[in-house]
Amino acid sequence: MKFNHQVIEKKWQKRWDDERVFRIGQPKPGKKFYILDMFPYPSAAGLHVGHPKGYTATDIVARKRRMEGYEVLYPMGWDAFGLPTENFAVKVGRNPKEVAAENIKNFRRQVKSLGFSYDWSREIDTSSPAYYRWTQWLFLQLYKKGLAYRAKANVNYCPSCRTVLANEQVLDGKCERCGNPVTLRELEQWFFKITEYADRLLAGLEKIDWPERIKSMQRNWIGRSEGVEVNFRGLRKDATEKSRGAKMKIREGEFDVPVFTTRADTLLGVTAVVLSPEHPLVDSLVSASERKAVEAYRREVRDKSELERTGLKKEKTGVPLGTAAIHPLSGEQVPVWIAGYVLMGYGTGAVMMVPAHDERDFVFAKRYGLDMKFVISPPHEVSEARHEAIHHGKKRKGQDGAYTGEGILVNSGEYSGLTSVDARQKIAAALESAGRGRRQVNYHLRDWLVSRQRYWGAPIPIIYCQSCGEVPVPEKDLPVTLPDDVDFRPTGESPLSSSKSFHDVSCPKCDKPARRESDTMDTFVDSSWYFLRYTSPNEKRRPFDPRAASVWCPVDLYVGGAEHAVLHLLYARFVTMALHDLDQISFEEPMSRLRSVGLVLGEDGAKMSKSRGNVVNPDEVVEEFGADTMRLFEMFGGEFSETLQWSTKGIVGVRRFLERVAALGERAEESEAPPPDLPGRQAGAETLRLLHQTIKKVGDDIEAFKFNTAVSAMMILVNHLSARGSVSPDVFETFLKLLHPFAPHIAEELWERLGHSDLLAREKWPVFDPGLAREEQMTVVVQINGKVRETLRLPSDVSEDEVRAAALASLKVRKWLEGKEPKAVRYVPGRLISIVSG
Ligand code: ANZ
Ligand code: ZN
Repeated sequence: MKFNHQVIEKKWQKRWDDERVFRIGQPKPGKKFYILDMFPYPSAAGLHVGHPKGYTATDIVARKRRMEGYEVLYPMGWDAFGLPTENFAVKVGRNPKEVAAENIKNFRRQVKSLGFSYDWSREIDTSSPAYYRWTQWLFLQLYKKGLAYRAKANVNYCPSCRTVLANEQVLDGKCERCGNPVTLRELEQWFFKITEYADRLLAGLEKIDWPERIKSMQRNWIGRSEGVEVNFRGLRKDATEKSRGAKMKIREGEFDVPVFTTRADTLLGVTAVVLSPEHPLVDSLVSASERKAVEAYRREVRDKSELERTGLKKEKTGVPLGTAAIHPLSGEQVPVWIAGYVLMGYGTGAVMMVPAHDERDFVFAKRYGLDMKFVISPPHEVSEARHEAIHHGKKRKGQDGAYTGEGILVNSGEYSGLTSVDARQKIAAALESAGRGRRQVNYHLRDWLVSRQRYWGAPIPIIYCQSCGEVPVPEKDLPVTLPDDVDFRPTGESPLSSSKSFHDVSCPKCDKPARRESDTMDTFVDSSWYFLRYTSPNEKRRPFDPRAASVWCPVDLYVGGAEHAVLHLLYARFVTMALHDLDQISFEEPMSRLRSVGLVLGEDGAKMSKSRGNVVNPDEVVEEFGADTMRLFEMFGGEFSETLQWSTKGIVGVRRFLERVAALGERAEESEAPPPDLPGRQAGAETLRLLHQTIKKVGDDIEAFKFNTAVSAMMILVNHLSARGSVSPDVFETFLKLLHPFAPHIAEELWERLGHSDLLAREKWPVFDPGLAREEQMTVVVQINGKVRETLRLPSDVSEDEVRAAALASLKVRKWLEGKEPKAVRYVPGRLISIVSG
């Protein structure tokens, strides 16, 4: 073994710590850099080898920035509240507080063992009262602004975690935490009004450097949709029943049934109006004869999830109300139904049914034998294919359902013949001028449900008083601390309600007996503002020092998993905008630049899991191969944003590279005397050239997050140096500066062995000299009519005219030109001359 990683890694970690190398001072103007990892929730399983992949990348950038003269804010902390910790604590029958403390201790040890340059004096823990006091403060600020409110709504409920969930926490109909199917329940809950920021959340995406994939996920999630609200007129049940068949008088405005559509052009294809089963108008519209069936159906859908109700492949069921609605343009009567696939939470909670042109409506109408009216004629090719499918039985995918595309209107009176795009505008205008509709923009984004019926979270700072109603806890009374005298096991009732000491309080306004809100906040509230706390983590009187926040924020570079695209990353943006509007901060976007880290998979290419037995324990890797090897392996193994497959062979290879570096270091130590063929300690020109090319490459690659090619470039340099008889200490020292951000322990060690007593971490980043990096000779290819006919070796500093002249003077070229003048000569600098001959 060329170096004992167990000794040197501890040694340098201690020295960095003792000398407080990574504590920050006041940055000079333009020289601040805030770089942040998505902080982990400290699980009982300990650190996953996937964590250090992101952390190594940020550490590399952080160390490089310091060497470039920046003050770098690079903190770490713990997202310690939340279901995983609590579920684990419940399972093992212990207090989540104790479990979390242990997990944090273990995580801290593991993270520290990898030598990241975090400023540990800024560590935060979201489950500590010193932190969650300010999460509660945030709640109160939003409350004061009307951005936090309590309301009864149909919400997602996880029967296994026994708590409600936000929409963002339901993935494919399943609970984000435990994977069990989620149901809908009507409950009174606390919400944050994120929908008020829908447009700004969309607009802000244009100003930030985030991966396109994440931006488009946010756009889709926000789901801006332009359409028309059309008023149908519902006929009251008794009126309908009395005058069956006869023309009827409708009382103006009394029974408007607004529906939301993005396809007003299909209005004359409407054959029914369908309400959500939860729609408040159902009670006044249902006819006496259908009431029973309607009640039964409403019970049936009550516990179904949104996915079950609306999924394209799911059954579409419903029942008629025995009532009619009047078409706003044709005046015809269409039946009114309720159906599970119409949701109360979107648009108006009602739709106009167009079976010929909407998939779900098609399935529904077929099932119940409802009318279909074909009003959009597809463009020619499409209609041929459909014709064949329908009349010649040649079923093709998608040809035997609704036609959902654009086309030309038919069977639509005065609108027939218009394109659907045109008709959409004309019909919207006609509805507006008739007072039967208005243009409307809807968003799929729902308000953020933040209350949880769980113990392990920040208590919601609200008190309910018999006479004063809902009363916010005065800020001076914060934090509302979590009580210990509770049964932690989730029952669906909030565990906090079982604590008398917590629950029974006096009203802050009138002093009469009152009770505390017993729900806690979603952990995503904790993490929606943590990056602000890091700027002044020890503030006692306020959540953060506004001056520190304005010096350091926004975060210049944020790194974490893409799975947070519409969770944490959306919430943090919303909270930042809200705090901006509350005059707490001066910026609206929390993170200027974001990079996503790809997963680390097991050696078998599958996601690491206990049951597969492919979990790699970082402690063992650090012990056997060292932190530097692990860091370098995770950077070298492929594109940063792609998945990385664990490979023992790869680890061994990287370790061997570091051993060669150590061996080279020994040779550099020995070669204090100048090599015989060189003046002074100067290295050969070729070595210097490669060194400067490497300086450039490694620097650029770090900025572009191409860590794998940066490592290869260093490997090429090391190969080159190893092949020489002697190694110039100057060259090797410069190389160590490049290596340092990637493998800091060994780099410091070799630096010291070369006779330095100061830390490498405090050195300057090497300056790239383009003059030294330039190749002296370049190869220019000569093409004639697109075919390569000659290659020229030329000094790299010749002018364009000289290159052209050299090309035309070449014997081979003259032969191919057969004495004719070339028609055109194009030069691609340093690479190619392209000649078009006559
Ligand atoms: C008639 C129609 C005809 C529709 C047609 C589509 C195609 P986005 O783009 O997501 O906004 N819709 C409206 N509110 C709904 C609700 N609460 N529950 C379920 N479906 C609802 O989708 C808007 C379309 O989704 C609307 O346009 C409506 O169906 C349906 F050929 O109206 B459409
Ligand atoms: Zn769950």
